[in-house]
Amino acid sequence: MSESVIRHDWQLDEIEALFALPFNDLLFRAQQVHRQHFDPNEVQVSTLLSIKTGACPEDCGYCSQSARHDTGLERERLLPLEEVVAAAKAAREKGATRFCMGAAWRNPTDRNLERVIEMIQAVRALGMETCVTLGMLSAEQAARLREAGLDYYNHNLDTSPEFYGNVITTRTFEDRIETLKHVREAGINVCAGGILGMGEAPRDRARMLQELANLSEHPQSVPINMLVQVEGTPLFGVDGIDPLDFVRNIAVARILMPRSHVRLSAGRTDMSDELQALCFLAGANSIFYGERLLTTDNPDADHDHRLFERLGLRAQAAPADEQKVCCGA
Ligand code: SAM
Ligand code: DTB
Ligand code: SF4
Repeated sequence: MSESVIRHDWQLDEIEALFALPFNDLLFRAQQVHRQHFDPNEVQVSTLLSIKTGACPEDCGYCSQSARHDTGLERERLLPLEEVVAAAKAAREKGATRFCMGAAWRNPTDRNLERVIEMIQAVRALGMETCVTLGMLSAEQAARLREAGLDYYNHNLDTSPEFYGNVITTRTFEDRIETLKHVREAGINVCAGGILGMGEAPRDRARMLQELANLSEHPQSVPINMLVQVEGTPLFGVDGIDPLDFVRNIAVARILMPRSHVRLSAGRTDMSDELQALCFLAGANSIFYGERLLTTDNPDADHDHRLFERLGLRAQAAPADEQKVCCGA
């Protein structure tokens, strides 16, 4: 088996040809690529916390937190530092090695950024990796976060450039590429992926993965979310994605970005254990763990422990840290 090459020049027809493979052939290829770069039984485990919830000025059609959609969500101010540290400690006790903090902002003000930096430093002091998702960033803000020791910045492309305008009108696809550039140039690990099941066509899915794979560097982490339909959002009630097509997307992401962690992200509460097992077989090797995503539910920790046990999966240890007890590890 030849070593898979890291490419940044994927053509759309090549990606569509991968999607067109028989399911078993596609999964076999993805699993081969996966085994060249990762321990196939190890899964990276992150926990999310919404540090500032709701009242967001953006109009993302999927989001419970947009001020433009009536979703009944209570808005909250930026959480106090102690609350964030307590949540991170609890996540660490349960075995998460990365703590991801999300804020419902179009972009952070410099003042808010300093408060988030205090959180990043306090969470790092617990021995955890840190990730934040705060909206658009300037080059200076990205540099400031790097200086503060941030490990990952999450900023998703969400969908293809062609379908993008059907979902979000208040910022452009190019704005997102620009923020990712600032993050990468600052030397922060990039976490970038998207959402499936928003009514996009198969071609849009291939285009989104093409955009991610053809970035100058592959994102170190690629979250693939299945839309969590939230009542009151414009995308509530949209026809979802065929679960087996979701698995195909994971497999294609794995083949295009062999060294990236592909995260089976939002939407797991609506997935059977068997569907999640197929996603791991297709090359997913990261999850969000803990009962809550940002504003919606995630499977409970006990359920994930059982799932890991049933599949013989282990949680990846914290970097240069002792092994944590998690998920049947
Ligand atoms: N406000 C910041 C931003 O949009 O960049 C950070 C938080 S935002 C909630 C982070 C990401 O979560 C979005 O880009 C989107 O991909 C994902 N997301 C939000 N709501 C979702 C939903 N209902 N289902 C699936 N993914 C969702
Ligand atoms: C990502 O791609 N998925 C996470 C994280 N990055 C920030 C967010 C999922 C949010 C799901 C809906 C909610 O809980 O509000
Ligand atoms: Fe705001 Fe982020 Fe939700 Fe968009 S996804 S409405 S930017 S919180």
